[in-house]
Amino acid sequence: MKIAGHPILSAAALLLASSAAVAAQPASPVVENAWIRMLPGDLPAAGYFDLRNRSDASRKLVSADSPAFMMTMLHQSSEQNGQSQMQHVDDVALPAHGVVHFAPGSYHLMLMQAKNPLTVGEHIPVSLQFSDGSSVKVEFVVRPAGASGP
Ligand SMILES: [Cu+2]
Repeated sequence: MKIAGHPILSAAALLLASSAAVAAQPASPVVENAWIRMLPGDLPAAGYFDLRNRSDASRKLVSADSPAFMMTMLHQSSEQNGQSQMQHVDDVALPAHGVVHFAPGSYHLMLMQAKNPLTVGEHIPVSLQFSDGSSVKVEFVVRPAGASGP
């Protein structure tokens, strides 16, 4: 009896194999409290959120992009000699079961050259890419310049 060649049995075996593969993949990072601070004129907007890793595997956020902006960069603000400044970072480490806060004065997405003027309350799609090749799509809500949270 040739079980291996049986079309139904092989299909079932394939199905089992693929569902096992899905279950073995670590859960995707979760994004919470995603918002964009809109600034006047042509100034870039900043994207803030909490990034939660529910898995046993550490990851890195390596890039982000949004169809609403020409360019999106990972930035980190810091204080140097009482002056606030920011710099581009290549990636942001996300420890296993850790949370990283993208917040004013710290990490943020720098959203440059909006393709259309932003409106307060509008939702902007952003995709976050991770070091394992996975990505997460998130809707950011637009808030005015004076806002301190979503
Ligand atoms: Cu910045």
